Amino acid sequence: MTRKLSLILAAAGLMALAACSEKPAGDASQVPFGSAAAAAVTPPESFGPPQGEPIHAVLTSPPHVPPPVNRNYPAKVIVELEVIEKEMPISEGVSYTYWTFGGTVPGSFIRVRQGDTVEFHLKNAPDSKMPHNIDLHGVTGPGGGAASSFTAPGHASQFTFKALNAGIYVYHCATAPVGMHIANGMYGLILVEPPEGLPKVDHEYYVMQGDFYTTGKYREKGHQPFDMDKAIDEHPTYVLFNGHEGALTGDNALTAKTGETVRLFVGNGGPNLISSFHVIGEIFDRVQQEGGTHPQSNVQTTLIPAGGAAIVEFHTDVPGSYVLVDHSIFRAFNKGALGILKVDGPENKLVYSGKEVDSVYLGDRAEPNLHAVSAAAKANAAGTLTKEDQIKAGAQLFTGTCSVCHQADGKGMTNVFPPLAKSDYLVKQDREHLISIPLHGLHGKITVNGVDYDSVMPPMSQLNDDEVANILTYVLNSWDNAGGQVTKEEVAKVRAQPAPQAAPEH
Ligand code: HEC
Ligand SMILES: [Cu+2]
Repeated sequence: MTRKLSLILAAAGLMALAACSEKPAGDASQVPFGSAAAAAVTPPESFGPPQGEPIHAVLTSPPHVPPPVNRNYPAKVIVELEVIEKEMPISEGVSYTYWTFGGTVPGSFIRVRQGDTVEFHLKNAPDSKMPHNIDLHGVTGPGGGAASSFTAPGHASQFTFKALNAGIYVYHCATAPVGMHIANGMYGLILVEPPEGLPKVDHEYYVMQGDFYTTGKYREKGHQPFDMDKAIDEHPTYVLFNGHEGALTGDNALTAKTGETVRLFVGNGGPNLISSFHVIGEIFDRVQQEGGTHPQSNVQTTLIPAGGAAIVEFHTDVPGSYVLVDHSIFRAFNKGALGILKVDGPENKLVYSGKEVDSVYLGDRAEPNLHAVSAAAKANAAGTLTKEDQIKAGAQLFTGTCSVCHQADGKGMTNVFPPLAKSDYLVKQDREHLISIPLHGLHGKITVNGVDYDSVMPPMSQLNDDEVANILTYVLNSWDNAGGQVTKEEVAKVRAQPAPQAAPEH
């Protein structure tokens, strides 16, 4: 940089400073929201005292968002939130003890207006085992309300704050061990609307990501306790939108019509992961990154920090299923971070030609259709599992796990994926080797029905013993195969043995 240029820049900087200091304090209230000055300084006095009758805030459970506040004056708003500890399914056939704000994960959505005086009541249900509190990131004050709201089971606390800054804010429990309270689902969003409100849209939805740590593996059946070691190591078992698998898929999918505008309030409770939030097949027309004031346009993927949130908006043009994911993509397809926005309406061939492929793309994940799987797991536990139960459960699991390669009809793809339907290779294998294929994978040259394959099948290590038994039983009894039954005990035996050596030719 030349000496002259740096002098000019320094002078410009001084002028800017002078301009700032000349501005009288309190002037910020006259500046429309969204300008740099308003975002920088908003003295508490400028909002004035609360007006009118106190208002009881409407709270909603996810994915719903309370209606716009629709007020042109600051009010006293009373928020009543109850902490409830309860067992709920985290996945089909898997239960988890959640700690919740309002009975849901994420907790109830709170919506107020900038300048409102919020009287906050936190109740902790009598049957809770833990004390809890709340730290709202939209609060200016020590701990965001945490110390003032510490509440033992069967008690209620109250504190009041003025919502000074507009934006979308995370709230969470901050009782020690904080990480555990958050990991158990204690987070949610509070929207502080700017005085003029948000632009009108056709749909507003509430989506919040969180990472979960269970002692069992992903989708391992039964009740799963929290695993502190996994949480400390930041190795989540589940990464989820709205607290459980299937919260936003199948019948629970978000909906819109073509030609509409959609606004998502997307939070990330963490406790550990940051989210690369993306909607497959959409471009965000507008994003308030990190929940901040100045929007960014034309964004593909927005980064949402743990304990942060964003407002994303887009316009729907083409019908179909749009998939919400954390684009750290193993989290979406192997840990649950997946949701659907179903857009109905006429095709728009000018924008997109058609042909939907989401059934292949998503496998069983687009529908919460694992009922047969959990029924089989229950029967298994009760010792009443029949071959028919196994086949039904195996059929569901095959769809989500094996059919991507071997195809739903078991015919595979010539020279790429060998057929399982009437496979002469399959018939020739001894049971132990057959069971070891899903457990340990398979590679090296094999010949199936006269066609050579020299490829790699990865181990399906996410499957537990009864799932492997059910899938193989399904395979043996489908597509005119020879029949038979594989038990989970047999699978456990093979799993305990060392993995087979690589084929000799490698
Ligand atoms: C990612 C693709 C992929 C997935 C998923 C997959 N396989 Fe395979 N599978 C293969 C490939 C490739 C081979 C051939 C490997 C070789 O060349 O050695 C194979 C071979 C096999 C074979 C032996 C060959 C035959 O046709 O009889 C069996 C049995 C089998 N797979 C069963 C399964 C089952 C059951 C599942 C689901 C739990 C599954 N596979 C999932 C790719 C896959
Ligand atoms: Cu708590």
